[in-house]
Amino acid sequence: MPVNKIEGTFNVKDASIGIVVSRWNSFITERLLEGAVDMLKRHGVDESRIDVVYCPGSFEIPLVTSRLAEKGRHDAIICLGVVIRGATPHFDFVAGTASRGISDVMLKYQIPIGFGVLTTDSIEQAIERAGTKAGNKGGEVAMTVLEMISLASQIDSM
Ligand code: INI
Repeated sequence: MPVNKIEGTFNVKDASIGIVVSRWNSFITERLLEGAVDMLKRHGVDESRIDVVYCPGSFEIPLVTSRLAEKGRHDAIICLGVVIRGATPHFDFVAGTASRGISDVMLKYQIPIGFGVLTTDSIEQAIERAGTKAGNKGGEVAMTVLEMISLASQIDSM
């Protein structure tokens, strides 16, 4: 029996995207940011429609994302940060607050939010995911939000 298949595309050229990026471990978060912006531009998103907001650490990402989402200016927000287990005894608090807070904001404001906060055991693992042997998580997350913008708009018009 034929079904109605609803699936996101990556054809959302007019999208307006906010990016919240943590300065903690900035030599890695800057690579994630490059990966995200590069991917958005390669899918036709105009640079003038990308806003990049810097915050101190991953712990602060949920508040900054929430205040940005409240503005209603963006179709989606990408959150970028790096939390390294070995670097802090409060890894679980920082990583847990970031992931829970970001998903809370996504559900409250009903817009796609990409979770690009790396949580790794070592700095080497983080580097691997920021444009070296395991790809660039920033770029992957950018693809995810583009697909989600398209999917959300298709669901809205059902
Ligand atoms: N913030 C991070 O984004 N990554 C970390 O690895 C990290 N460590 O190691 O502590 C970190 N801490 C700062 C935290 O996000 C807050 O900025 C700080 O606690 C002030 O609220």
